[in-house]
Amino acid sequence: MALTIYGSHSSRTMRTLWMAAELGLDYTHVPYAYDDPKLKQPKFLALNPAGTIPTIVDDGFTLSESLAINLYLAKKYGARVAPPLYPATAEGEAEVWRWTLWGQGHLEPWVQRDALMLDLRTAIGRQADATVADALGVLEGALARRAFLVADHFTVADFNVACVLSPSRVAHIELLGHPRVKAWLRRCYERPAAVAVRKRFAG
Ligand SMILES: N[C@@H](CCC(=O)N[C@@H](CS)C(=O)NCC(=O)O)C(=O)O
Repeated sequence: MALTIYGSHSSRTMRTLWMAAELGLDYTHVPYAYDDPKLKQPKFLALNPAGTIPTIVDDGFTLSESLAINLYLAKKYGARVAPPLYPATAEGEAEVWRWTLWGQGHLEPWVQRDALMLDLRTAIGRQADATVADALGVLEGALARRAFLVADHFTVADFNVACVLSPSRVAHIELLGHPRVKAWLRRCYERPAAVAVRKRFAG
C-alpha cells in the first residue's frame, strides 16, 4: 500500500494520524497547515475541491472528510489489529455510522465553539456596522437642517443622543462619512459641563 496523508497534526488531520497509528500503517505525511495557501491551489483542489485537510490518497484512491477517512481506513485495514476496529456485522456497522453521524452532526458544531463564535462575531459585527451606518445617516440628515437636533441650540435631545454616542463607543465607529455628526458630537462633548464632569470622573 502507498498512503499519503495531507494535513498538519494541529488540525483534524490528527484524527487520521491517530487512526494510522492504531492500524500500524506506514504513510507519507504532507503536513499542510489549515491556512496553507497550497490548500486552495489547483494541485490540491484536484484532490479535494473543498480545499480542506485531512485528505488522503491511498493507492490512488483519494478521500477527504476526517471521519469518512477513519471509517474507510478502519474498514479496509481494521482487521490488522485485534480486536478489529471495524465491526463485521451490518448491525455493528450501522452502530458505527450512527455514532459517527451523531458526533459530526450533533456534537462537533457545538464543541467547535471558538470557530462558531468567531463566525458569529464577524456576522453580527457586519450587521451592526450596517445598522449603525444607516442610523448615522439619519442623524447626518437631521443635522443638515440645523446645528442641533430640535432647535438652533443644544437641548436634551442632543444630550440624550450624544450620550448614546459616547466617545468610548464612537472610537469603534467610522464617522468619516458623517462629517456633520462628527462636528455635532464635538460641539456636544466640548460643552463646559461635559468637559468638567468627564474630567472629574476620569480614570
Ligand atoms: N468536516 C471536515 C472539516 C475539514 C476542515 O474544515 N478542516 C480544516 C482544518 S481542521 C481546514 O482544512 N480548514 C481550512 C479551510 O477550511 O480553508 C473534516 O472533518 O475533515
